[in-house]
Amino acid sequence: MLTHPLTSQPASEFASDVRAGLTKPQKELLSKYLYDDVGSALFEVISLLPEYGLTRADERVLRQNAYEIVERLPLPMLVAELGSGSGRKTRWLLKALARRQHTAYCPIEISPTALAMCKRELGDIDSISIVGFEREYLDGLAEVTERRKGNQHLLVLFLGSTIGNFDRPAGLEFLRQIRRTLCPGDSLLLGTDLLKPVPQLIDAYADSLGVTAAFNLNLLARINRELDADFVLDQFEHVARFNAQARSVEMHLRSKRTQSVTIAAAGFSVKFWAGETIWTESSHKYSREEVYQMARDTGFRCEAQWVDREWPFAESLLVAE
Ligand code: AVI
Repeated sequence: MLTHPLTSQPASEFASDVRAGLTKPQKELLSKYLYDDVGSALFEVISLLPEYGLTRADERVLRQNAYEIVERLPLPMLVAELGSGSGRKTRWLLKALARRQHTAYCPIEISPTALAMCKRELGDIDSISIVGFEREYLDGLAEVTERRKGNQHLLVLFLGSTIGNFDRPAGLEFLRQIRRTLCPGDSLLLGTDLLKPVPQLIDAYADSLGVTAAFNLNLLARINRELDADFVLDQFEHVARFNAQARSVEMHLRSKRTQSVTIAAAGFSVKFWAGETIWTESSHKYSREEVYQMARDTGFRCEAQWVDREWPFAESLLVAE
């Protein structure tokens, strides 16, 4: 609810997105803004938590199956990764690839800090040269495809179930956009977290140490820091809930009382009712069959799938038709 505008000119895209999100009937903030330096560091900690098995499962499947995955890829091959993060889990694939060919690896990251971390983490692998792109995913991918030489195939990595942070139609549209940048025979290795019992999912997003709560609340702290706002953090609480219809875990920030907050650099104030929430993220969960169907719907075929037994998580090799 917009209570009184202070200025009419938002200072930045962040400011205008915050304003647009907090003036919707269901208040929301885009999940991409969770990842400033503090948020990215907190996410690294989340990936170590006992309750959050997703990142470890992703890495385990890649570690255990790297050679088999790489055996299926046509050479020569150029590798691009959308959102490399620290790069830790990609190491296994790159090491397996390096045994077959000298490989150019192009991580695409909006965060310069993550890009630097990824270069540090993977810089020691022989026969791999790293060319980082500080870009939005699709812009970066378009640039990578321009570097493709002669008969080189492209392998795009989209790991960590980042696709789950899109709603289902947007996820499909994103896969279609990736497909448009590829040639027939190019590949996409897609990581998707699979459905599991709801209590296990809730624990993963509401851990006992409160790290995920801090990750979520940091978004308000970031708005305070960057947009001169006056959110009082302990007047909001982290909530994780399962949306059965959407098959997603939603993160919200719930206002503990009726209150007003001013976001000076975005030029507005906003009122919160006690119990009202800001929706900050959805993590969609999939079935194995759904991934096959998603591939068919977006111009790929799912050639193979590897699943972690400990924490159901699928790595699917999609080939562009
Ligand atoms: C990055 N992404 C796949 C994570 C997820 O599980 O949706 C982000 C996250 N949010 C809370 N915990 C982890």
